[in-house]
Amino acid sequence: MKSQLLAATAVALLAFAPAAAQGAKPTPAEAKAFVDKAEADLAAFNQYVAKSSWVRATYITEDTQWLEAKATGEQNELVTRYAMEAAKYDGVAVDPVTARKLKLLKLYLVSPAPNRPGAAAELATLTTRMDSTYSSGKFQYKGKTLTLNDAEDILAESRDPAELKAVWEGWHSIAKPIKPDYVKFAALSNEGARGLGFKDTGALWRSNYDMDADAFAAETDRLWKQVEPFYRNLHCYVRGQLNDKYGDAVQKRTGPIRADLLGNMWAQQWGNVYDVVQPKGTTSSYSLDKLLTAKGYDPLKMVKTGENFYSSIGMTPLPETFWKRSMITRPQDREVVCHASAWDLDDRDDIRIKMCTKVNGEDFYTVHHELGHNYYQRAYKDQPFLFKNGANDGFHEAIGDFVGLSALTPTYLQQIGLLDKAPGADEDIPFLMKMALDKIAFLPFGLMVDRWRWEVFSGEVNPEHYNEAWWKLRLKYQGLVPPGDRPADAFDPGAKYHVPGNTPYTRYFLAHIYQFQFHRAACRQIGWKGPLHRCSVYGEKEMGKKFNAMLEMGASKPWPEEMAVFTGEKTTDASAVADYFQPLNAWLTVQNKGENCGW
Ligand code: X8Z
Ligand code: ZN
Repeated sequence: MKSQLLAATAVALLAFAPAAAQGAKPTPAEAKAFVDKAEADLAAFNQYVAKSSWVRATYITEDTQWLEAKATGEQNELVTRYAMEAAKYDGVAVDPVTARKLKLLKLYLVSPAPNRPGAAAELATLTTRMDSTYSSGKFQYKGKTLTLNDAEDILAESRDPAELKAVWEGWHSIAKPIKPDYVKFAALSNEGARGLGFKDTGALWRSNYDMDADAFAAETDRLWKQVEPFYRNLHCYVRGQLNDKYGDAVQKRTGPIRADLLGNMWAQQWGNVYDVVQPKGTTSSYSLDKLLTAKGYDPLKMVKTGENFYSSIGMTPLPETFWKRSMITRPQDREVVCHASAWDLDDRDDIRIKMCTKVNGEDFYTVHHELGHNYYQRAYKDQPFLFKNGANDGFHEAIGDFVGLSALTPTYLQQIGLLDKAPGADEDIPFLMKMALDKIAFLPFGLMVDRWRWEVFSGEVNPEHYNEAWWKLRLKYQGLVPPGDRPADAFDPGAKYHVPGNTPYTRYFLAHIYQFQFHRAACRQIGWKGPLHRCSVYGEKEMGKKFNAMLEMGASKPWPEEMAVFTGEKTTDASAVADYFQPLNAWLTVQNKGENCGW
């Protein structure tokens, strides 16, 4: 994740666009000089922000929060002023590279600050505090103090509905104090976005995809329609299995599913309840959780294993500093942001991950996801500053996921000695079921988080109705309800990291489609003839070379061009998802005969 980090000095800004200042139209050469200077200043400021943020995220105290807020506030002020300045070159006949950089400058900040004294500092203080409140959130359960990590383990493992409900509600209670900050934050961020010419913060976010903001919203609708029938099929089947397990009093056979029964705090990935919903009459001969423990994996070995996959496709091994400076496990003596992320501290070689890694299949996958960010960052390090980014944020999320699709295949697990014998075709349905519980279940969640924020930012939903609007969307897209009535002061969106962390979420929805496009293209390149879900690109150096050629482009070209470099395709296309899961979707349709699907 490239943090929103940059800046320079106010004095330097005034040195630009002298012609514009006098009312004459600036020349293309002046526009280019402005962009060059902006890039140099922003790059210089970036390390200061990155290091302040890293220290705060790995050691949350009053002081580190102060330092991060100071750095990000100054950066926000600077970038916002540059972004406003960039508008002066609208309509100037600049070269394509300068034009793209001017555009990216306006889109650089996730939440630009209003251009008035004190506003950037206030916005920065709010975002640092919201993230820190979430990350150090704790609640009481049965006389014990639980963190999110503890609560997640219970959600994954417990099959006691009363316990699940209590722990789910306990975690959600930590978000209440975040709401007042979020209300103020949304207003400030909107004011800043309007200052840059966007309707609101949501419109700014939707403008980051090389197409018109409204066209992008329509594009996400189109993609959702492509995959929605499959999600409904999965929902129907899982609901039936939960009903068999828990009975009508806990989970009815019709209507929405109770959100705490799906093995994950946000019901965003359901793989943890595989044991409950596994297809009757089929067998799955292994559990990745158990294999990792049985073979003595520890967090470091998981990351080394991830690195080895990337090396096998021709990527240079991670630098020594990665191993020295990364945070791979949760420190016991201090508060940290446990939500996994990947960092690039110097826009060159100082790449790191920050995770509270547990030895289980979920984190085995997350390691590959995070490393994907780092290898992307390193691939585009020679690009000019404003192009040191993903083709779009969905690409950034999809790189490691693409690698993860291969790393989860039994063939690969056998190659690295985790699995003694790769199962045959009789285990295709169990395997695809596990994958769908994570990948297909995720799609509506990946969409609804920002649908909610788009409504908040546009003013369609006001603070009084935040929670109600959240559950309306949870129901509409995911077919979920909370385990009980929600308190009037609940702020359930705040119990999901990316809301207090102010990280746009549509990127993950896109990534859940892109990764299958990348996978299908890669498997074609290596000449794979079997079913897509059994294809692994481990060791495929030629493929890796072509993949890296796309990564090296960074944000230098519109994303469809970059996608074409690797896949030959220029549009987002969920048919790769359908291809991958085809046998399971057909199987589910048969299983669901006679069920009253939908909610
Ligand atoms: O936030 C993440 C990554 C860091 S970019 C761990 N993900 C989303 C989430 O956890 O909600 C990956 C999948 C979706
Ligand atoms: Zn990520």
